[in-house]
Amino acid sequence: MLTLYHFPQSTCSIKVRLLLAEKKLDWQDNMLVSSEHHHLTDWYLKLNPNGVVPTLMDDDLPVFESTAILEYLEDKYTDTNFRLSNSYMRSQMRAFLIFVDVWPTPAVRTPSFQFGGLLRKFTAMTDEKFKSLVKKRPLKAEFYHSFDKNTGFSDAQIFTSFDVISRTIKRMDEMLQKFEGPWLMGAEYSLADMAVLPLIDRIQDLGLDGLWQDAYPSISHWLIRAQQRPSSLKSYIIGSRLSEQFPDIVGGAGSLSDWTDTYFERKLQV
Ligand SMILES: N[C@@H](CCC(=O)N[C@@H](CS)C(=O)NCC(=O)O)C(=O)O
Repeated sequence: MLTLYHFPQSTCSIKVRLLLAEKKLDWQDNMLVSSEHHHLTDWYLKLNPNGVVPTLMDDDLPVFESTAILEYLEDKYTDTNFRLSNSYMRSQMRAFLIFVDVWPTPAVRTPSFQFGGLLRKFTAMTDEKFKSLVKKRPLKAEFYHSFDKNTGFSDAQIFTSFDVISRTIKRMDEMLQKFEGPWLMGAEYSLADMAVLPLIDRIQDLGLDGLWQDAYPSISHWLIRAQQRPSSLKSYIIGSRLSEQFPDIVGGAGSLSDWTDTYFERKLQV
């Protein structure tokens, strides 16, 4: 029996939900509540020592790290294959999975926290409570120290995250051209698409899709195609998008065009 500990809005959880849906696997839903910090409780830290979601339980075996979970599901359930059969193509796909974990996954946290409702949660907390929760985080203390609890990230930090997201967009565009689409690795929808879709969808939902709208129509087309797959419709459960959780502050596609316009203006000046 497969069980998933996850949050609706967690991009790393959506990534795993996408593959579970593509592979048509049954799984038991074990939704944690991030605002109640279920992921930092002693019982959960025994399953996932990093204190983050997702964690997949295969009976009583915990599997964590979203990319490791994708590989585990592919190794174990072989009726369908989302890793490409050609060894070279598989190596290229894996290189992209590593890129996604190292660069855009952390970068997308910056605008998610700044514009996506999380800052409001921290502002409402006392300094003591915030500090004690940061201390409990086994993996992310430095990240939580990198912003001001009340004002969030500096403009420079936000624009640095846009640099990384732009680099990701460029790399995806190159893959779409090189492998001739319609998916990142060519004709087959693969783990590469599933790994990055939740991040690009998040950037769009925050209103920052201006980062690719004009220069990279290929990404807009890829995104629509990916969002319309039955697995996406199934995996984007209510609350997956921050515009659903915080409709008063997250405006959806195009709503932060002031930020993206300023970003491009500053780029022209340097
Ligand atoms: N590298 C990990 C990252 C997991 C991660 O950062 N999860 C976020 C949600 S997407 C989380 O649990 N955040 C809780 C927190 O920051 O306290 C993975 O891919 O599974």
